[in-house]
Amino acid sequence: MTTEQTQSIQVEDDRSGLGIETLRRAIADNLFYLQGKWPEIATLNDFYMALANTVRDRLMPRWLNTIRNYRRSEVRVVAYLSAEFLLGPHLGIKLINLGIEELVRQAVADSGLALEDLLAQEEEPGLGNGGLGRLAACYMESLATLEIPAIGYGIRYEFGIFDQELRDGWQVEVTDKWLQYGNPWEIPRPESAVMVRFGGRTEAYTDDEGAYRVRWIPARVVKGVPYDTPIVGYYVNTTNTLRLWRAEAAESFNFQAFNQGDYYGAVDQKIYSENLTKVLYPNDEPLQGKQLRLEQQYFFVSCALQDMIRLHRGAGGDLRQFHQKFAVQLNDTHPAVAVAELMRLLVDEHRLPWDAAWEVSQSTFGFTNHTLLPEALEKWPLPLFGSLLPRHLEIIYEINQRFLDQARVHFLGDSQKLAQLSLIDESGERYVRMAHLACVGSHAINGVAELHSELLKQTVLKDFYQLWPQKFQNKTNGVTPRRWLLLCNPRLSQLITEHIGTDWVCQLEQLRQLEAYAEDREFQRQWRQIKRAVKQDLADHIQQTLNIAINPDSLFDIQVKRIHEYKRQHLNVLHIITLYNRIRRNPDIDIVPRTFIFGGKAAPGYIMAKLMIKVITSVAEVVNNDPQVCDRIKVVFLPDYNVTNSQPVYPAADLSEQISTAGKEASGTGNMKFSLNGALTIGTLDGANVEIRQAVGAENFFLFGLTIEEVQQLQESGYNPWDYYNRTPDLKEAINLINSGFFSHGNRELFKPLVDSLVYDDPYLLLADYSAYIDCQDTVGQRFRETDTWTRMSILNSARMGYFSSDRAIREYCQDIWHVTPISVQLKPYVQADA
Ligand code: RUG
Repeated sequence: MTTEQTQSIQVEDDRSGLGIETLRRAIADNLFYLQGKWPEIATLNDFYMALANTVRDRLMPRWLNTIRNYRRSEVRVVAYLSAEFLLGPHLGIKLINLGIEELVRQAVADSGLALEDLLAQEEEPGLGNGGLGRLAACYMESLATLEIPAIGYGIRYEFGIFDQELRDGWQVEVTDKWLQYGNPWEIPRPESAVMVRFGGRTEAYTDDEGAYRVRWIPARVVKGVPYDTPIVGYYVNTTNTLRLWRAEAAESFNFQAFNQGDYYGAVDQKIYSENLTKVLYPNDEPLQGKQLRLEQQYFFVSCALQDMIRLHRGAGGDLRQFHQKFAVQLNDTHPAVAVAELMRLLVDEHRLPWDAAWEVSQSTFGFTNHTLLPEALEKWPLPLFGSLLPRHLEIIYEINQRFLDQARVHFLGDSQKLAQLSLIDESGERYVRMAHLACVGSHAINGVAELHSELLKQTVLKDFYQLWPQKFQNKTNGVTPRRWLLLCNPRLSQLITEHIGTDWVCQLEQLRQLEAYAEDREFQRQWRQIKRAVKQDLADHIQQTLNIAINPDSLFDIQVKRIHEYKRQHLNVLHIITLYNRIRRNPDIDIVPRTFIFGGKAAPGYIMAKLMIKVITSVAEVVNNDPQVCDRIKVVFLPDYNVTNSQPVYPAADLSEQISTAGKEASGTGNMKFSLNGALTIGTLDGANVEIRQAVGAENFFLFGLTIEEVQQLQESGYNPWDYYNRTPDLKEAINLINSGFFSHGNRELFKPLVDSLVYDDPYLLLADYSAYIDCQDTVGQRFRETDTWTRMSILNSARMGYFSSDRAIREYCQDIWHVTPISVQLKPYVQADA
């Protein structure tokens, strides 16, 4: 045996071995050598770290072979650019995807520990606000599972989305310190750092060949250091990379300043630079005009593109073929400055002619839009943009001029159209319109649900659609069944597998086979038993953490998502108060016992959303403590809603609240997770609800509310909420009860802004939808009593959700936008890595 072979076998044994004893020893070794602890003084977190490192070792051969594969072959790689990746905890899903959960559970048990206790130690990387970041995470997981060469690029925020605490029923934001005990899932790669410039000015010059060129003389330079995280596919070798960038000072300590006694000056540069990636902006719909946010966006986009160019050239690639190596997806407008940055890199730094560079850029980028809300379409004040990115502004002017020349021909000089299309908004104060830049610079533009994609064509991107109808597509969102069924609902997953086998995990359409069991009494009984058990678990958790006793046989009516006026959590509250009033009026009334569960964060500066949380918690306080209610209604606000905390919630729902005003929610993905786990939906015809209803069948969905057309008509004809208030006694009574100070210890001022907004303005039409919502909820209550019918509807919901897998969505992106194909990764022992 040669030394090399001996080494290889040893490594296999210690670091890759999957025997229970090997795993147990590896955990003990990692505890000793990496955590520096004896078991008797180790904390649970030490054991978690030791286990995480044990698992990381076991995925390393897959990861490194995947990287090697992409480097060597002529494969097209998807680069998913996103300012947010809301990954959720790693350990659980990695155990599942590697297929080693049971082995590890046993090894951990042999060490005297419970796997669940260790899983609970993990601080999730909350590097996103909500749906947009979570979608990016589902897509990364599906890309790996489908063996698609892909890399995610984003920002390694030191502080992710804040932790939410409730004090006196108000949201209080607490800094998220996800990195405080270290992060076993990332590897820093300082050797691949890049420099990113900001500010300064530009200067024209003539190059050696006599060509006119522009150089950018920046005011500041920041170093971007990549941190790589492995994203493991399900039962495949493919393990893709999520590369997140951290900002550091180019020169972290200014000795000159220090020697002159200016200690603070010396560390200034370090502080300025590190601030860039310090914290995630906690708004899930963008906030205009924050310089640091634009700096963050440019920072990670520049890092990513420089990295791709380095990889491409490193493999001997020609930049004119850059688009053949990388398909870059812009996840919303946050990375849209990439269009100008790629042009700058190609034209200024690599001296490609403009037209060739433009061809490459347009062929490279695809753009996904995630919102119709006009206030959420990012635009940057021109002076701010120009002072931070002077060269990019010039490039954008140039792109704009050429683009408008093209549009002028198409629209026969219609100057209003041209002003609407322009990359620069000149209707008042001047702005750079990021969505327009993304549209012009991409070969494909997509919305995230059918309705949303249609509305994009009719409203915010109408003029672009007229110009380039062929660029527009729909890609309805999806969620990964590995996390959102297999991991979060093991009992239901097992029941499903016992009846239809395991194929559903990667072919979610297979769930349709469950339709055959929808009427089967025994299957229904088991289905109900599982729902009851997961409801009991959630009830226990709520009892332990919030000291609220809830009845697991009550109807669990759940609304978990960011708190927003357009998502209308306060409509749900009006229903609760209406039920409460019915009981007060008639204490013996026979209503279905319900537990209303809410969860979600409000953007810290969004006063109305914070007041919505306060109204929920205030109603909860009164209702939960009213003996007359006799456990028929309970209201719970789950604090700190995040991926970890959400995982036990979806499986426990009977009813999923998807009640946004029609036309406001682009898609939603929580709606998919609930339905997949057998909850029935009460919802409007908004976002992906429309397609979910089509898929599960109208008879298995509780529909209410105005359609988009009706919303538009009502608003055009002069909507007056006051009329609805006056003509609907139950509504009036509910609103008056809030107004009277009943839920606020007599304080009539507290909820006045909320009530005034509803009765005088009501931009989201709660009052117009109130009666339909209450009637529909009454139907829900009746149907819940028909246990078999409800169970059948629940089974059919899960059975028909196959379409909403992120695997399906990613296949569509691959086929219609990225034009990439899977390649399987072969494992080779590391000793041959450079052979
Ligand atoms: O609000 C949308 C959701 O409807 C959608 O499901 C999700 C993923 O596509 O994206 C959300 N979103 C949109 N988050 N931020 C934005 C605008 O930047």
